[in-house]
Amino acid sequence: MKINKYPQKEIWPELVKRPVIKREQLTELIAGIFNEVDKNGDQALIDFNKKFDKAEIKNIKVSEEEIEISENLISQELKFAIQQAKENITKFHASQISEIQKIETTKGVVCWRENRAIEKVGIYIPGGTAPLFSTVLMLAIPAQLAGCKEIILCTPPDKNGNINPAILYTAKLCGVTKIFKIGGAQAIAAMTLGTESIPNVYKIFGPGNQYVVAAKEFAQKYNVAIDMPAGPSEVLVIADEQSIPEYCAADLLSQAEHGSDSQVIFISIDLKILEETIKEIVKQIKELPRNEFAQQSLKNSHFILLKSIDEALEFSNLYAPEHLILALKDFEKYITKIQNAGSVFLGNYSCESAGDYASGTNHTLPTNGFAKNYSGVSLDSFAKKITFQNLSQEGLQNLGKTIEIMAEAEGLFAHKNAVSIRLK
Ligand code: HSO
Ligand code: ZN
Repeated sequence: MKINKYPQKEIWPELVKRPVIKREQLTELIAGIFNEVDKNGDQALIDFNKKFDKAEIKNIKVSEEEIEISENLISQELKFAIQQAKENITKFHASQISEIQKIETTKGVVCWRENRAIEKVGIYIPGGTAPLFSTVLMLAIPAQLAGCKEIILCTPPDKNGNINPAILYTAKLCGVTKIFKIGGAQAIAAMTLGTESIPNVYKIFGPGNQYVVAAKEFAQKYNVAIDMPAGPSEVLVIADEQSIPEYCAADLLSQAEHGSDSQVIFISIDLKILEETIKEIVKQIKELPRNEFAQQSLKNSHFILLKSIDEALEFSNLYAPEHLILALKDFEKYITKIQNAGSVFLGNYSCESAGDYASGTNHTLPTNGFAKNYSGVSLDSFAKKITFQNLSQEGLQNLGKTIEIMAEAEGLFAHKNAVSIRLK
């Protein structure tokens, strides 16, 4: 962990680049998987489970019984925690429901928008080293609030054909309608194309490995929407002389433990805080069960000394982090200067973990610089908006001339006539 002292602005573009991940050329492989699922449906999924997850399963669909049992397999304490997180996430996302506003743009011309839920959505939850049941909360809660009728979930089974009970419990609690034991690109193919047991969906959400990411990209060829382009998780922390190194180190490590490709950036305007934070990282990392991931991801990371918080924010806006932590007492005055970030954590007590799990905000956020042009998942991600208009006779009289003149100027006389015929 090297400190980069007062880097010249000319090299900032180099510093904000994400580590290049060597992605294999996967298109052919993914196309093959889609083809297989298209041809053989459930049987293809059964075969893929055997091949990739070493699981022999007859029924892809999780049974009611398995879901019921999951409740007994997790502690009461965890159930309460999930319940509190659910309440907060529900409160925050319910606050995003907006009222219909009818606007009379010209006398007699009324326009408005109404939300309609995306009828069928699919949630992908990765298996692997961490069972992200918190992501079930983040995706199923807004889906249910938005009114999605079909909310299906795919996740890979373990070798014995089981799914982590916390994932099952959370899915049931949040109104997931069907759960399937299937992972990887084949799960995305199944949700895109549909099989005997898995319905096809209109939009697919959720994180995943490079195969899942490539498959989500591929799914778009079939007119299936996806939540957002994916990349490894990131955090950028900004500190000053009053920041607390122990806290800063803990936050940086909480992001670094996600995976070896995670990226953490620490910017301080105080050298002592910078040095102490690095010392703290060295100390705290030893205690972490996932320290190998954290060690690896720290290699992609930057520790930067800059002159002022304004400069730090300029850097941050260029980087556009998924998570931005202002570990500052007087964060208030900097809020309006934040231009590009997925989600922002203000003050010494606002750790990223709060947003990852339970404060209420969504943790599905834009990475890889996409915070410049994408928002995180919200209620809106599960709905689309339809515009409506109603013109009275008086309304058309008031606006007709304008439409006729514009249509004529574009050479579109049928358009003009649609007005003239009504006004004559
Ligand atoms: N920080 C992750 C979300 C997460 N953390 C899930 C813990 N569980 C992506 O933003
Ligand atoms: Zn996290």
